[in-house]
Amino acid sequence: MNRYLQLTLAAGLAVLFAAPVVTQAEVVKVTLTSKEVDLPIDNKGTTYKAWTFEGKIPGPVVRVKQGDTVEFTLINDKSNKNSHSMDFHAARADVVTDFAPIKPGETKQFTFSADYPGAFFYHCGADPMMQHIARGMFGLIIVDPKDPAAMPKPDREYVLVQSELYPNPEDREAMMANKWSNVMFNGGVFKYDPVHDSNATRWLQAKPGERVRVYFVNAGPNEFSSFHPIAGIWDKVWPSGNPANEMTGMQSFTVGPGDAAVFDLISPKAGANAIVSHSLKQALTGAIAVIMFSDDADPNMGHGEQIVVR
Ligand SMILES: [Cu+2]
Repeated sequence: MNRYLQLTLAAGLAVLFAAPVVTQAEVVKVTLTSKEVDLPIDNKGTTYKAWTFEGKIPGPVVRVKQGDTVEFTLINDKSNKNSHSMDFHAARADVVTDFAPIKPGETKQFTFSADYPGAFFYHCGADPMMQHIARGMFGLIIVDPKDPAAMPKPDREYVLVQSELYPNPEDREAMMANKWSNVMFNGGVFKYDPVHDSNATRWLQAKPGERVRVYFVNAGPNEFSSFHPIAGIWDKVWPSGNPANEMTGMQSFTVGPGDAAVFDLISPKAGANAIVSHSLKQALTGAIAVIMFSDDADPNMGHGEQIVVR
């Protein structure tokens, strides 16, 4: 090979490898089964007659890339007593057919293109929707941006889903009158707060200086959240998690019921922040998550399956 050709080839390869990495769109199959189960809703283990996706509150995190085609299958477990449905806020679909409920033992499918990047609520929309959400039928779908450089790379990621606890989920009148007893993160009262509940055994962990990304969903069904890290400042906030919506240096950001946003937090020092809904009746009844910053933070937390601390 002559010298000129060698140089041209080398320059061509350099351009090729320096070009932005844009991930390829894929077809992603997602299956979720609705399950009616008893679940603990506090650190003492008090159980609640929950309705769920896959037996968990929140349901599994669904994660796809912008541009992917999602082939979704909903299974309504045959041991259930109620109809259930799926409403993905990341989808553009037909509410009458795609989001329609199915009976116990039935299965349905619909397909959508994940066109907008971000963090989106998903929930059951079967009638009465307020009851299906209050009982726990919700979760998060993350649509990662096509361009991986669209947002700064996080060192850890956590998911927090806020919801209200209604003592008797059969009492629809009390629900309409907004008579909730507690507000929870990830389906537990003070689940991540050993300060207010000595039975709490879990909290979030990170190292000082790390960029911690919190995917926050407000499942409601009724209350607005004023999402704030006590003793910290949100470095960045992206409403709906879309990189085009970037905000900087925010103390709080309001996330309404049925909405989601992405929050980045960086602590310059060791210690703790308390992530709360600063609507204080919500915080003081359970919506507090402690994040501990220390150099010996568990390296597994905030990665893989542990972006939801179960
Ligand atoms: Cu349902």
